[in-house]
Amino acid sequence: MAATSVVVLDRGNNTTCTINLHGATVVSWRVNNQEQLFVSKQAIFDGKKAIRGGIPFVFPQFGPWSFGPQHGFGRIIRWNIEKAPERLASGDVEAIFSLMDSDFSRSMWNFQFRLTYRLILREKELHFNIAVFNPSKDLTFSFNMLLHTYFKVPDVRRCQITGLQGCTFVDKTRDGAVYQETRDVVTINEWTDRIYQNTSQEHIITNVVSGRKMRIQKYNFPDTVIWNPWLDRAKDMSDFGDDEYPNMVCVEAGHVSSPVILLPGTAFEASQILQVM
Ligand code: TA6
Repeated sequence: MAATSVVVLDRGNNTTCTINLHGATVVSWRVNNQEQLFVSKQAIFDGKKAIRGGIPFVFPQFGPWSFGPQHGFGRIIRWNIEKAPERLASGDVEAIFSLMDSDFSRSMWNFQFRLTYRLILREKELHFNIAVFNPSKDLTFSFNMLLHTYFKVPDVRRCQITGLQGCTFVDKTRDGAVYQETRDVVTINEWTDRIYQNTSQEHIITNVVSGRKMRIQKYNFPDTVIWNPWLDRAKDMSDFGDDEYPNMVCVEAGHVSSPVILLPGTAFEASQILQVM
């Protein structure tokens, strides 16, 4: 019997959250039966490739990595169920996933680590609480971490994203040149791939599913990546439909502009709250 690979949090009223243990990737978040996340119709679920959509877990590296795959191994490794879904007194549903070093991870990144990833499904919110622990007695390690969230939208050209004004950003569509955001809301009408630094703790994305707003609150994730591949790069991805780019926007909370430096015996915690408004 194949071990389970998918965990479902069911809060009732067709509000659910589905996690694939491959990368602890949240692959669905339905609020009153409305899907909030984008997963490509061409996503590959072979237990090897990162799932194209949902919320891939980027760790210990954001971007290209000389020791292993782009965006690190967190999103392409099988996580453990630390705590199966449990209904809390509040009516919310909680589950905890965990990852620790292995021969596979140490072959790329020779450090011991413990990662716990707690998800809480509330009526119209999804809470993420993450802890990274360094169990070593003498080794310090540094890492990036980012939740690579693909939001489902009717038409990305109608979305506005707040919380970026005045922020410095690295523009990966312009050879990594650095600019400052002057707009109070960011819109997307072309290939967009930007690492905004020291952004607001809160972003609002307008015109998500059902014309609603999505509120993102983040703690200890100082940066925000905004990505849409647009047509040409959509065509370059075999696990992404050529016609899918208008229906998604990535707004990614992360600690990527500078690494987290974790001393022996200490832990780093970060969290995110997504709320349908
Ligand atoms: O988060 C934006 C980004 O870094 C883009 O540069 C693009 O590479 C995207 O991630 C997807 O990366 P992937 O390795 O999943 O194809």
